[in-house]
Amino acid sequence: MPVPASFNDITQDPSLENYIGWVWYEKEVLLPLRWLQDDLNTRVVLRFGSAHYYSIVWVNGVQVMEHEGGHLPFEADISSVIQGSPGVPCRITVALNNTLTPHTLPPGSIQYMNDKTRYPKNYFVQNIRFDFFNYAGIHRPVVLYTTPSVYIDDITVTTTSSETMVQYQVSVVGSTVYSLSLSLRDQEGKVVATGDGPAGELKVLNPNLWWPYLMHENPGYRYSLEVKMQAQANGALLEDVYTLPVGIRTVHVTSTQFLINGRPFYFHGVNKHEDADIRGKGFDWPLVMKDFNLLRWLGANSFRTSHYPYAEEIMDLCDAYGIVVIDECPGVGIKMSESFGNKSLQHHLVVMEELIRRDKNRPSVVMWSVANEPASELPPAGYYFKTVIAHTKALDPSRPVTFVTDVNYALDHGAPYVDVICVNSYFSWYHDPGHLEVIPLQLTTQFENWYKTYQKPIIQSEYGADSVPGLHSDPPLMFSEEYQKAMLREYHSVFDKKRKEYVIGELIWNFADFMTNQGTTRVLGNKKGIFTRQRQPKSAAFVLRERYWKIANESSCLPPIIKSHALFLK
Ligand code: GCB
Repeated sequence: MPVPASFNDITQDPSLENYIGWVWYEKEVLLPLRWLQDDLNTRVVLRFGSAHYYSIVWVNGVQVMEHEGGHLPFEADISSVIQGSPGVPCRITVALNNTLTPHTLPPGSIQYMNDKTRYPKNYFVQNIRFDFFNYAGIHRPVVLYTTPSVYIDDITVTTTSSETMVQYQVSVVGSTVYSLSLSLRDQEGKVVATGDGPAGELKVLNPNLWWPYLMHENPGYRYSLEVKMQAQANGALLEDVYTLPVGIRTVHVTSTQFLINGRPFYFHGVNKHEDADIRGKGFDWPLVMKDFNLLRWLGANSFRTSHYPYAEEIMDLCDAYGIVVIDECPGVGIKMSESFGNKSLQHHLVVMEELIRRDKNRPSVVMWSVANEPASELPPAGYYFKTVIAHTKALDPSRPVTFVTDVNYALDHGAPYVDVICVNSYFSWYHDPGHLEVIPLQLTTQFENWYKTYQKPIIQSEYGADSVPGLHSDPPLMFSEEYQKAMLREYHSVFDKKRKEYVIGELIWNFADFMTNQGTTRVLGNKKGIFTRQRQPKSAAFVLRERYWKIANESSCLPPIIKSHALFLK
């Protein structure tokens, strides 16, 4: 089985495609001799970018770690189990289980079909309440790396622009006696500030701020923070050096606006999935680069990581290109009342800790989303989301927090705790199918109700319609490319009125068609993409492209270089 990849679509075996349960991976690798000789001062680490969902890992037959949940990295120090075996291959064994329970994220449940007249013995299905194929496998790169035995374990950086300070905190593990020196370099390599010790502030004069794509002619500016640690251990001088890209920017939310570096930011972007033919959710560089080229072609300045954290390599590109991210945890399909109990809550808090530890230093991440469309009308959702959101804010006071709702404004128990209202709606699709004419009234009412109740800015975090590429119909009928375009235009006319007031963003569902469970409403998956699963544009992509560039063009701070590009598009 290739790594990284989902295992589901690699073979011709339908039972592997829909497999639920344990799978095993094993690989032997030869380690560099010097890793094994310098046993006291070298720490060897085995790291997984992600694996779905529950993983147990052995090295040379010794269990070194277990991890619950996909989409996030996990690692272990394997030094002690590889020593003393130079020349002998190191055997890495992984057992993975993709069974979901009411307490995993996402939740799920196993249902045994006991009617012997209809199902074979021991027949079961896994029920899920989310709309994407439940791919499994080792989805992201697996690496072995080394550090000295005294090492930099973590760095936290926050930035404020009033005095243009970069605040840092460094944690070192392995010894309490060490020295730390820091230097911040600009993109020309010039040192602009220096510091020492485990915590402090770096002052940057006339900084180049990190700006979103289409908001500045040089978006995504990142300084480079070099952190150098030195320590004496076992009679040797150990040195660990880590270089962290740092974008200087601020984020604020008012009752009507989302401000980046003090300027109003309007999210015109997409929702995505990690999904493609054959590889499923497996990380794939050409696909990732194609997607970023399409985002930039589209004039999208943002996306939400619907409905789980994306690969770190993707997040690196967001930082570099200035693509703004609403970073969502895998809290999708939380519908059963058991999934609001303490066991689930504790796990949700741990997942937020893992996500924030991974992504806290990323300038592109401007908001955390703790869930998508939970059953937030259930009474326990109030305490549940109050706790998850408070925990998230305690871990990272620098960013706003939200979750995405499709519950009626008057019934939602989680909305009081969010900073920005993110609402999904499918007028003329799941409600009043075929009736495009209801959109203006229903969408306007939706916005007014939410705003009157909470006086918080609103993002339309999903809206969309399926279209089968190549299906045409005029007048527009559902599933044709024309219907998808017409639906967009109806929504856009309301957005244009409300973005003058308190609507701060629109994210289309979805960037590309993606695979789902089979069902009577899914034709080889969900077809709400404006691109096909193979990343070819449907007609709707051109409508959105024209709109996004127009919005960018209207923005007063847009530099001439981008304006001319926008004009060229016309
Ligand atoms: C939603 C969900 C998303 C689905 C989409 C749809 O509300 O958040 O995961 O794929 O609707 O197309 O039904």
